[in-house]
Amino acid sequence: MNKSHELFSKAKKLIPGGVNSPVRAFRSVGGTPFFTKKASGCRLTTADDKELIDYVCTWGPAIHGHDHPKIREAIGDALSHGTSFGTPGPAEVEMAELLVEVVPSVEKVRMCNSGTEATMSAIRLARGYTGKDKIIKFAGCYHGHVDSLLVKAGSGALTLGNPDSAGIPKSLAEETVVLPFNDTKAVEQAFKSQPNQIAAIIVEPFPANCGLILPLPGYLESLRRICTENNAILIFDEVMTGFRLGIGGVQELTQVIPDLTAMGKIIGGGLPVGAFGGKSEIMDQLAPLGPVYQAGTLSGNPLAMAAGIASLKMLRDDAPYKHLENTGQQLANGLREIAHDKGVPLQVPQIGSMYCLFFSEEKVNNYEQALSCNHESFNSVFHKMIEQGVYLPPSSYETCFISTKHTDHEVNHTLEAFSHSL
Ligand code: KE4
Repeated sequence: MNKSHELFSKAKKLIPGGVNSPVRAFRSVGGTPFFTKKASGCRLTTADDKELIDYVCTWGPAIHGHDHPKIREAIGDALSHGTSFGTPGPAEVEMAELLVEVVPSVEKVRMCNSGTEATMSAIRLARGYTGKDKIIKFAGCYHGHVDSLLVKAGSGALTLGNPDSAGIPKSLAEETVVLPFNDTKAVEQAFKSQPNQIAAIIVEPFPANCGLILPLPGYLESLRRICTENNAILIFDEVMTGFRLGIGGVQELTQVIPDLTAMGKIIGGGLPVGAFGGKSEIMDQLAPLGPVYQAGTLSGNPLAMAAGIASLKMLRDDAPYKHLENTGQQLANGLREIAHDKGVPLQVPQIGSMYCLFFSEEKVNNYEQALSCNHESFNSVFHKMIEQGVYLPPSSYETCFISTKHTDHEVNHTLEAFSHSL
């Protein structure tokens, strides 16, 4: 038995499913998950010393690749002053200044420890600010494991076939209105039928947790208009897209400015960080100023701030987005060409350093269409690619990420492996 198998059988006796986050268990693609013992650049090294080109990038944070010297150095410097103070610290001010500078919607920001905390806090704040209870989300979007939002959720929930988690009281789930993405009429109808009850819309502006689905022209603008018309809060969940598609995220790309933004992943540089921010008038409703409570022992942790600040400054100063877009296009075009030449129906939506593989004749514009893709084809390709040293996300409901460390060499190897996997 190899080391990953050994570790997994031990882990399963101690940790539910042997993993600390469900999607890592390979349940939808089958087989035994490999264990990683180290990561550097765009590669992981497994417990069995197999090197894999990594298109998961620890689910987004590793946009500079793994173990980037500037991030390692920043953590090391911070470490020499201690690990956690439980008081305000200078690094939190520097992080807040950076986020206010680069994210268009953010006038004030609060740090927390995960994307889930960020979205959970943002919807509580929206409810507290508006005095309304209902929240609109979209089928297939995933906003972390927040009780109110684990309704028709994507990512691991969808992967495991339980998009509506057990343990969520019916009374709470009823406050969540789930609509199809890319359907403006459905949103207008929801506000019309529930006047003055809807506190907020929360949306992944480019949904990436049921594969990658891009908004139809004008759709995000319509969400902005409808929220404004109905005194509802528009929340962009940019935990995934933030800082990845441009330093200011989708809101900078599209100039559709939400009232609140949830952030995470990249701003932790690989350490646990989340944040939510927006208009001062709304943010000032948070304790200790206002009546909406939110807190966290390790929020603004100095090590995590150091890693996140280093990551953000490299993005702000080096602006690697053209390079990431070029690599993304090179990969996506190559994958489409290979599938076409082999007569395999494949859609490869791509934007910047994000892309996914939908084995489908049709373009995928929403959750229902994502569900009807050929998942067996994806699973077969997933395993054949791993055998050839390429690690795609272990679910056809996830999105692939490219880092600044993926070069032509890795792209060519990936396309070669894909061609041998069909
Ligand atoms: P975390 O609580 O996992 O830091 O963030 C939750 C979250 C919120 N919003 C969006 C748009 C997200 O994509 C996520 C988390 N993403 C998944 C991957 N699709 C994390 C992987 C996992 O659950 O292990």
